[in-house]
Amino acid sequence: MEDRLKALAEEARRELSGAPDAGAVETARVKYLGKKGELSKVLGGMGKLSPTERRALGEVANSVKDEVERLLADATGRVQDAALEAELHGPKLDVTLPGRGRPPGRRHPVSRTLDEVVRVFARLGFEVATGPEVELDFYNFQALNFLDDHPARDTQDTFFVDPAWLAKRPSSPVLLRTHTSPVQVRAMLGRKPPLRIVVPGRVYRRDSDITHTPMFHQVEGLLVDRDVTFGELKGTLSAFATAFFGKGIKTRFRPSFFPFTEPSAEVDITCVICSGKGCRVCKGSGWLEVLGAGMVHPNVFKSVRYDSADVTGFAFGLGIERLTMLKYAIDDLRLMFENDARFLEQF
Ligand code: 2NL
Repeated sequence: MEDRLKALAEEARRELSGAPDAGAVETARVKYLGKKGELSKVLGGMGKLSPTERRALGEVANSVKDEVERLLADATGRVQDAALEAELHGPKLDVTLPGRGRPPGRRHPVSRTLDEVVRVFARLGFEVATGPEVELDFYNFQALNFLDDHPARDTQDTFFVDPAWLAKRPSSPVLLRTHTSPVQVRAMLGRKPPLRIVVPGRVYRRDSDITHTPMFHQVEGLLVDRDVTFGELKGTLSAFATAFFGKGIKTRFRPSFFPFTEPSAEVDITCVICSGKGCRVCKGSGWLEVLGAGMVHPNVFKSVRYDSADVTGFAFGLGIERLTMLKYAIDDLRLMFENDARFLEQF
């Protein structure tokens, strides 16, 4: 048995000195030291020996095992060195090839217009106010002088929220706001004049066709102070038109009607497509309607307990999708909502 062990050591020496790679070293480890390896096979026959013989053979077996382990470690080091050497002298890895880039994301044109409009009014001293999109009828209609039978309250135009979804019984019907004006009502109820705010946000109307979407964006403004006049409203909105569309743009105020303003006006600007000459977009008139505005109705002030004898105010509202389409000459509202990357990446 001792001869068999010595022969094993000799065989391992020969095999490992010629091992070409890590795989061959591992195969040799299993062959000699594995559970069913050569060394185990020899030691399996030790039961028949006397204690003295067993002790002597054990010593030889241990020294053979130690030697094979050392041979394995040496061979591992050698094949690893060889692999590294081969890599160093083999074909070079070109680490200068640029990676595949990720195209940058872009802001949606509606978000850009919203920000730009707000920035213009911020320069004119307006602060930004925001509020809930799910509103009470009181803030959205009642406080704004909408008579109880006003057509805009109709289920035709307003999304109402089913009271079954609400945790507690509301003090007036719950709806999706149809304009951002309820935020101005809340501001007036919470603060004393003077007040100068712009309110950007989403609004909802039961309307869906080629020129209307059930959700769109608005910016409204409200200024309340002593002795505010219609002249200041005209000056403010003309300054906005120039800042937003450029120096050559003129404004025109036409009488109109809103429940919450008196007098009320619709505001046109020079057609940005044809510069006023008349085209398809302005239907030959040379003008485009972009804003609604007016002096705050005394009944609105009454709702928020402002005294019309002390203060007056003006308010205005504009639709952001329409403004965006005019600014970038986009002819189809649906493009604003499809989020087609080929459209969005042009901004
Ligand atoms: C439009 C018209 C407008 C207002 C909004 C307003 C708000 C309060 C009081 C009085 Cl709290 N008025 N907002 C006034 C006039 C017109 O918007 O055509 N928007 C797209």
